[in-house]
Amino acid sequence: MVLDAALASGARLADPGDFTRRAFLNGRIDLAQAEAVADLIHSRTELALRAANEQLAGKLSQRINELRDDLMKTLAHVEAYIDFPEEDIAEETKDQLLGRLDRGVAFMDELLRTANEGQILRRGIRAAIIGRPNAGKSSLLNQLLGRDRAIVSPIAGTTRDTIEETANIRGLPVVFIDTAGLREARDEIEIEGIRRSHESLQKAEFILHVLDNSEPFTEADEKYLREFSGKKRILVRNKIDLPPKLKMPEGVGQTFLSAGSGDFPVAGPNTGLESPVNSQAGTPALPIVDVCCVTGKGIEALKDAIKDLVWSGEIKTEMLEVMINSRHQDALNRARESTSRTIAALRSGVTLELAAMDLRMAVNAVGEIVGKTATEDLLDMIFSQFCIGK
Ligand SMILES: Nc1nc2c(ncn2[C@@H]2O[C@H](COP(=O)(O)OP(=O)(O)OP(=O)(O)O)[C@@H](O)[C@H]2O)c(=O)[nH]1
Ligand SMILES: [Mg+2]
Repeated sequence: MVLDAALASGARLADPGDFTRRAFLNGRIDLAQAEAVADLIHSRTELALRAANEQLAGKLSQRINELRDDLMKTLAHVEAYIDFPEEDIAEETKDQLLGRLDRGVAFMDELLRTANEGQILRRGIRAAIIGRPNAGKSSLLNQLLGRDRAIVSPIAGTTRDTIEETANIRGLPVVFIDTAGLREARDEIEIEGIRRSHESLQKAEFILHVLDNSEPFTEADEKYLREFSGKKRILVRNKIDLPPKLKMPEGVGQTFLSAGSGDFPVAGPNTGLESPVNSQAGTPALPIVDVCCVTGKGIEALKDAIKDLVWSGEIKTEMLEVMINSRHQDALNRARESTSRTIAALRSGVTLELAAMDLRMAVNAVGEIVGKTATEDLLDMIFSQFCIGK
């Protein structure tokens, strides 16, 4: 009733992100900080929360502003020479300007390298659990979630619908998708289940392929190996508590464990076992992790393997505070391109006007990140992702 009375007297309900938008429009926070409020609300792990907090505190903004100031200083310099066409830029000055621009590009590259991880922290990463019926896929899902989410039974074909759940794996939000074991369907429900499995496999960014260590290696296993060669994956050898019967085809295990070792009888060049992941010399080919999904043995090692697979490890911890999102990535890519053109123009000595124009574009693109240049549409887009009342 109070609310109704307030509305009747002319008040209006807040829109999503209304308050944050006001804070931005009144200059209390910049756009990157405003986005961090949404990240904070949506963060699903402590690591994501930390990254969002750093951005809210203005760590990314500070670095972006420094970058923009640097580019602007260079721009002012270049423009000064345009105004005095009779003077040539002294070699020394030119070197200084180029040096500053090179450092700018290097810094943009550094930020751009955080984009993938930033995306993972914000949105999570999707992992499909595949393997033939009864391999223990649902048991594995339950172990990774730490609770009994999916039905487990000795009957092959237990899981018919795909099940999606998010788990916190070493600070990374990972969406695990338990699938129906792909096999000859016996009824309509199963056909639909298998169709859905295929669909979620397309969307998955990496794959956990579960093998039953207590059963011999089958054609179905091999088919899985071949079919998903284009994706990052981990082989999970389950049921290690039972007497081992799984003999990986000669060379497969070896090759998976150490790249480029000897012959490859089963997996020829076209079997797809040479995925990009394992072609890097020195890195283990396909990681294999042994687990028992009844006792939970090996699950911690599997979590480590997952983290190694999705988190490149190239990111220095201090970069956690500047994890960029896809909007920042787009702006930085444009800024980088323009800056590179400026560098080329200065080097080749074409008219300074062109160099200045490109540099101005770079300054504007970098400014977009913190909202120095922002359109109504962009603001609507950003703040619509907020909850009402924030
Ligand atoms: N001994 C032993 N049994 C296991 C292990 N993991 C799973 N099982 C058993 O294997 C059977 C199949 O497990 P599920 O998790 O239902 O297998 P699934 O791959 O999801 O099977 P579908 O959904 O039918 O494709 C169940 O009886 C589990 O209790 C393990 O590590 N050791
Ligand atoms: Mg299952």
